[in-house]
Amino acid sequence: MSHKSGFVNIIGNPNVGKSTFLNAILGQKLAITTPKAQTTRHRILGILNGDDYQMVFSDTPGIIKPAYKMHEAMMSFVKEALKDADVIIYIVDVNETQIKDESVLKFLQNTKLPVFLLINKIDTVNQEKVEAAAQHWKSLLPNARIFPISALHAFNIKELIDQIKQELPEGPPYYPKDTLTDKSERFFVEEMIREKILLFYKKEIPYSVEVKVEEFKDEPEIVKIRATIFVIRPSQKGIIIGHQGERIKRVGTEARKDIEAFLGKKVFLDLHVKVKKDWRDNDNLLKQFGYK
Ligand SMILES: Nc1nc2c(ncn2[C@@H]2O[C@H](COP(=O)(O)OP(=O)(O)OP(=O)(O)O)[C@@H](O)[C@H]2O)c(=O)[nH]1
Ligand SMILES: [Mg+2]
Repeated sequence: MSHKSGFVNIIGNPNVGKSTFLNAILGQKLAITTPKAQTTRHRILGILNGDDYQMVFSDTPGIIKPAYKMHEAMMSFVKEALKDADVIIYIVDVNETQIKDESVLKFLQNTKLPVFLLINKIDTVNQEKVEAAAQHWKSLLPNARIFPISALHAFNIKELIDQIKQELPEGPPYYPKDTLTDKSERFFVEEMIREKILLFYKKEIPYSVEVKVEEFKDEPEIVKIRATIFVIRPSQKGIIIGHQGERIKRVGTEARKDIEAFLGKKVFLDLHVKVKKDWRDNDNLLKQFGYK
């Protein structure tokens, strides 16, 4: 039997639904998703395995102009994803009309790779709007295959998978056929805690936070996890903790539920907060936090 495999790399602006799309493809929640921009900070592989194919999807951070070294690292993940792709997926929100990043636009217009332009969130608009958007993108990227989807409602996802499969090169799988991702359980635990911080705190707090699992003890009945939430300023530490620890307790409770579902086991989650001044511009800390 012939076998197809390849890298299908997802790029696009912040908040367009890249991570929601990855989860829809996999049929399970792997990447965290929130209504805030810059939720994803890493390149995360999500692998879809079939009898005769392996599609290695990669979710990436939304394209932004870097303000910190952390952002530079995030954009280097996007560049990597452009380099090793067999198929490119560029996702837009149905209300978007242009690709502001000149180099990305040029890449999409000139690449020999198959490009799928996914118009996402079509559940929020009427059919005329979807058709107008499709025409608009067709004129901007004549070589792209235009595909309207709703990542949130998994609409048009199966059809898309069939089309992508046709574009994959023949070849053996890159990863063992039962592999789901390249990232560790610890990584996803950190992400699930960070997701709650993105959801529960305002303004600059989510963008000042990094989460690190310090201890992960897998015991027969329970997984004991100790994690640190790093912030930039002492005042932020107080905000994260809240009056009598109420706010951090909420983060812990909600994150624990997700982690238990993810690990399929009872979890004890112990959260601490520490100040690490300017970690977003500190090479050593960025390395420690897995950005380099
Ligand atoms: N209505 C609707 N909302 C969607 C759809 N897809 C994603 N969303 C919402 O859009 C928001 C952003 O989704 P994400 O998947 O986190 O977006 P992203 O592109 O990964 O964002 P970054 O990681 O920040 O670049 C979330 O609130 C999602 O629930 C969709 O098809 N329809
Ligand atoms: Mg994302």
